[in-house]
Amino acid sequence: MQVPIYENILKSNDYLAEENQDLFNRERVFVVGILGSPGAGKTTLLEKTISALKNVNLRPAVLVGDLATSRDAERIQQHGIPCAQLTTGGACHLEAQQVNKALKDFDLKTIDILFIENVGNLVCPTGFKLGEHIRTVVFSIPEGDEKVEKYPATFQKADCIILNKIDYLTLQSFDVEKPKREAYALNPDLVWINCSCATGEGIEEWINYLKTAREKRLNENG
Ligand SMILES: Nc1nc2c(ncn2[C@@H]2O[C@H](COP(=O)(O)OP(=O)(O)O)[C@@H](O)[C@H]2O)c(=O)[nH]1
Ligand SMILES: [Mg+2]
Repeated sequence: MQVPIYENILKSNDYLAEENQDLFNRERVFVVGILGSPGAGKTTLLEKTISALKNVNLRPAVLVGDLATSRDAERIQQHGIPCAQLTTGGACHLEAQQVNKALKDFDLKTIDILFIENVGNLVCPTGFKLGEHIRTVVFSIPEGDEKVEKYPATFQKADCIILNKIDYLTLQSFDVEKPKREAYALNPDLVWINCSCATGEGIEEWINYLKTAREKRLNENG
């Protein structure tokens, strides 16, 4: 009995995600889903991204999903951009309906690029589309180099993988080529970026990737 119920939930979520994406396309807002384990550096990457986007005249906004607290949204709000916290009260992923509700507080005409930081884990968020145009998985050196192998579905559905905390390579043995090879075997079209939010390595490459992906999407939508 559980399987059909789960399928129905996914189907209705997919329908609402499509509605979200139609709205984003009409308003010309490029939307980036951010997934990854707790502590991988998702919010830190967003903070770095917000600062860097100012230099290329793109106006960001952020939705942050967490089980509890508004700590991440408070961090983002300090950067003076539109931001809302979605607390799931225990659920391990965001759903399209929550995103849709939160959008009502945003003036989409003033936003070029919206980031949605999902609840931190490498499992549940994968099955739930939110209406995002691309998905980025942030994973980091301290998590270990076997994560792509252990959580293939999440990495397979990523358009971009940020290997964060590359500065930790001096402290820990981690074979960068192993997860990279495994990720490209799952999805040959993905973009892989080595990054350190501590040193700034990879941030420029990430911003260029976002700019190009956004322009491509806007052109596709006419
Ligand atoms: N050394 C180092 N620490 C980082 C880096 N990125 C994030 N952190 C730290 O990792 C911790 C978790 O980061 P956070 O952004 O809250 O992770 P999130 O749970 O994925 O949103 C914080 O203490 C950050 O300062 C990095 O590239 N290098
Ligand atoms: Mg966070």
